[in-house]
Amino acid sequence: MEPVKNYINGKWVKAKSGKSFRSINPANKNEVVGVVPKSGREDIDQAVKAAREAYESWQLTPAPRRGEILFRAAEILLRKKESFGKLETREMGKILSEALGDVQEAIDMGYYMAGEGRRLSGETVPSELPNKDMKSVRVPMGVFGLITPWNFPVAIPAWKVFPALVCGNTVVFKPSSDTPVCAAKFVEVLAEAGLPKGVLNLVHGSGGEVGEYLVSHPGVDAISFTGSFDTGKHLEAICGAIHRMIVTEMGGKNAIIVMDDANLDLAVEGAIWGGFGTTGQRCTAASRIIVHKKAYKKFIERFKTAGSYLSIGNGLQRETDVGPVINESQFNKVLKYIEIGKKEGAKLILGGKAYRKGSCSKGYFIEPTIFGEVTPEMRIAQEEIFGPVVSAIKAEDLEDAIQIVNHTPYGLSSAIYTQNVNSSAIAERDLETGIVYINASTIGAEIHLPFGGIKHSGYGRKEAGGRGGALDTYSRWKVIYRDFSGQLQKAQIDK
Ligand code: UN1
Repeated sequence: MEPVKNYINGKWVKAKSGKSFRSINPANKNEVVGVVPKSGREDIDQAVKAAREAYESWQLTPAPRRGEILFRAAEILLRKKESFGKLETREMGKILSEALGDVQEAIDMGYYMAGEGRRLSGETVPSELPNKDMKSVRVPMGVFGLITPWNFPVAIPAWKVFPALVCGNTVVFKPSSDTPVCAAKFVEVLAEAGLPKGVLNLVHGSGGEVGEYLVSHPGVDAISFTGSFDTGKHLEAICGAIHRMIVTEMGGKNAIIVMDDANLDLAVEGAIWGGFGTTGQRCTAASRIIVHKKAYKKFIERFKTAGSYLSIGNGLQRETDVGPVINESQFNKVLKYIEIGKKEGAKLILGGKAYRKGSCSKGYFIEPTIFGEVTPEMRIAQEEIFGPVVSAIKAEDLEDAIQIVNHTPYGLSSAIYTQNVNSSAIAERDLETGIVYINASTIGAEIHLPFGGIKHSGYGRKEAGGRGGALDTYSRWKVIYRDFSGQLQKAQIDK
């Protein structure tokens, strides 16, 4: 068991209240992974104060120097990859190979953002006037409040913390209370890499108590949040009222279209990993499979067979394909949705129950569940479940399939399996999601392109990499005009 602390102004400290909460292994409720400070407003106040003070010199630290610290952090993460992966599996349940992938994503983001420290480029363009030059430069936003979810407990903090720092912001980081130990270890890495005190501060606690307070804190300049739609929308409203920039990455009801000309081996594999990978707990998870009516019967048979081979268990065991869901409330929510699906008249094809075999009775395990004959209006086809539950929907043709995909409040990721180049081009154009995959599942976005969705999936700029993602989120443009003509303004304006 790990004793975990807050990290404020370069020091590991307890919550002012002295209270704590426990982080539990979802594969074994009896295993306490960490005892964590239950912070309050006064801890946030201190963290914001430290971040404000540190901002003065961090913003003036040359970006290549800031980048060097991130490079060192990536090197340390690489060295500790195995232990990070194991900790992640223990704390949030995803299988070890996926946990290692999550850590790798953080490493990649570290190297990538370290390099950006030597670019952070703006534009220089010619002026309309002879003796004048002009340029745009990236400048930091100030103190960033970062709120991260539990499903990618190292990668998503890395998506946010690394670009925020390289752009010259200082940070108050509030991780999910389901994965505080991973967050603390991640911050430890940055401290070890030589980050000056106050530049990155970590405060643990619940969203209601400390998250919301951080978002509305007068000492904070901008917010980046990843989590549920309901929470994100609430935080957007707070920020709207106080004129504060917020970026939100929220849910998804992502879909895979399987056309009648699809390579079914690929499509079934995509549906399995998109639907049940990370136990369906990705915002990019493929929770709807929309199958052309001519391929429907064959696809369902093969999807069911492949799903029935998945092995459920503790993610540290090599043979496990599907780990537990994160906690009791998610466990109950997913089981409730399975009941809703049955009541709505969907046909249960696979799974449908909690899984309690052997030691799995100690954790929050649910069988990979497939519903067939789902109609687009059903709640299981509209609402985000965030668990191992997939709905199969029959479509008449490509146009109908695209309409079904677009007909939800969300718009994060979508995919199409087809061998017809025209169908893929139409899908690419008409699917209303931030990310579209062709002959690949809805998951697996890479860090050097922008990540994010539209409609209820996201608000504001995009996350992760690419110039239009991370850098545009964590910096703003300042535009400089310099007149070296020495002439009166009037003569210039008249040209
Ligand atoms: C998320 O679930 O919040 O594209 C992020 C993917 C991962 C990121 C998922 N690289 O599935």
